Amino acid sequence: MRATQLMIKPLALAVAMASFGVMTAQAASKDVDESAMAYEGTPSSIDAASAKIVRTPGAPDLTDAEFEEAKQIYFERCAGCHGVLRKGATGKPLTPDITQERGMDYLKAFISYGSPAGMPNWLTSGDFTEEQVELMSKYIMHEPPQPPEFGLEDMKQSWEVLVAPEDRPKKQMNDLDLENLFSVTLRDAGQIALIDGDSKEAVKIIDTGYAVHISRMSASGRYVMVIGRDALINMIDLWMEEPQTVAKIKVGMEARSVETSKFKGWEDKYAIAGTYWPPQFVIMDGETLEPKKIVGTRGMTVGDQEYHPEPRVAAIVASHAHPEFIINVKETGKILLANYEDLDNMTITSIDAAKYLHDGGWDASMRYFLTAANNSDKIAVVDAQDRNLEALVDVGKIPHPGRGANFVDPEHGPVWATSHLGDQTIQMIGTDPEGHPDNAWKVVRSVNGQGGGSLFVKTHPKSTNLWVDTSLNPAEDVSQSIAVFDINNFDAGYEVLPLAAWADLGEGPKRVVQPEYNQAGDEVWFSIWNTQDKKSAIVVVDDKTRKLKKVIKGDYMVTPTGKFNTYNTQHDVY
Ligand code: DHE
Repeated sequence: MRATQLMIKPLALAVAMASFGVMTAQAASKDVDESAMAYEGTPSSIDAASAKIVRTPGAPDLTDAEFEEAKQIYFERCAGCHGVLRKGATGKPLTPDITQERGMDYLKAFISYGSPAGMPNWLTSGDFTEEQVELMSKYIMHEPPQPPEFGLEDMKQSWEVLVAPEDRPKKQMNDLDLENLFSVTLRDAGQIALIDGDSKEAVKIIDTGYAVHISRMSASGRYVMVIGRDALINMIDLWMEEPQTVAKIKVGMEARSVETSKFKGWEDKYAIAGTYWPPQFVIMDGETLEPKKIVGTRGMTVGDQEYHPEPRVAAIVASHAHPEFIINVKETGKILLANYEDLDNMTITSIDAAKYLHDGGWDASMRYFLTAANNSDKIAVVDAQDRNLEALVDVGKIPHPGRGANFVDPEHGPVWATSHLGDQTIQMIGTDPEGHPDNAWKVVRSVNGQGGGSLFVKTHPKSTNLWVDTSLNPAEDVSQSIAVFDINNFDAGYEVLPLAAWADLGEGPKRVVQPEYNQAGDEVWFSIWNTQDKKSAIVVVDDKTRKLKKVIKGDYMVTPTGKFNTYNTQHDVY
């Protein structure tokens, strides 16, 4: 709840501006920066009280109570962009060597009025009082308080096996269609809903961590792994009479990614989760989630080769070419290929890509992993077979592909597509170095969609549609609708479907987010993501006719964001 409110608030000004009609180029770019800021700037789930106070020479005095208040504000409002240790991410670094040199007047002005680069105007927006601006200016002149580490013992203390592997069924004990179930994130309820793809009925609601982020399937398709922002993983067994959590573990204080081993012979053997805090990943037993091996990600950045104390772990995929996990380390810009064959003598190939790695997915052959280095405006391509960097492709502003979209372009052959948070383009990158060598790892086509603020694109091997959301665009009619292109006729432009209006939910921001196909590839599901106190829904669209098929509503449907079709997620179909 808190997170959603905060996220939507900085957009209010932009929404108001957009409602006057045509935006100037300058206004458009500010809106885009605000979208990006609102996206990254959600509160950290780290308990501020756990971070140790450090009083620093040269910084103005603060009482213990003032420190506590400032820590709380910092973790809720500032850490998402500037980092827990203030070393800088989307926002600028705010370490005492920099802040003390800038001085109080500069810092107060910066916090009060913001900057064109996306820093919010905390005072003039009414979010901070004059006293809070003063407090935060003093606070950031001190060394950043560091939250505690989270090692094997901490993980083990939180680890619970609710149903031991030997007590689990040997075959599926229910009649659910396990190939066409959707695990739907109910973000602010801290739950997921398992929704049947045919009847569209919720078959089970399961409690999970706080602000659930993603679900991933085990290689066998039996287990759903769900990770919350608070780094709690729920392992749900779909074979039980009623699907339920059979194991859970907290792997840190803040996290976004979970995956399981998929290489032939290693199916369901291991699970992995990456954390934002502490900066590390952990490999766990795939049947019980017992933590086995923790690897820290602190180290040198690519390019300028400076030490970074807090490189967060972003997307993780399981290699199909080797017994390896492929791990994006955001701030250092390194992609790690962690081999799980021998955890005691572990080989990790470290690939220098580009800073601010975020999300990504496979090309259709599943040899190449394409991933966004979002604030570097690049897509990095990893050859999972040869274990090296295949290419770094320049794309638009702040690429945000989700897992991307694979299709065969009528002129350019196989491509993978990304949209952008920071501009209106959707760009297609050639992915077939054998058949179309001249196009490989180049942007072969760029089309304009409805605008910036896009989070996800999606198609399906059986479809000729490419769906592009614009969830964080400040213009209401844009964030509440979806654009759909015919992949055989990009020149025709796109059709806009007003999905939020179709859902008929009443008031609220109602952002359309994350297209997801069913197993057959003939219908697409979209979340209509409203605030927690308002009605949300999932809208199902017939892929061929682009007509409304069903609106899924109900009291349980609280803040749906991601939806993960069991078959497509298990088999990396997108
Ligand atoms: Fe996400 C995927 C991180 C905000 C919905 N998100 C991811 C992944 C990462 C990430 C690293 C890739 C995981 C993987 O593949 O292993 N997301 C972050 C953030 O750090 C960020 C910017 C801010 C935050 O504080 O969380 C953020 N994400 C959001 C949202 O605001 C969204 C729209 C709603 C929410 O839940 O908070 C959101 N993120 C999603 C979804 C996916 C995702 C639905 C999975 C997409 C897929 O198709 O795989």
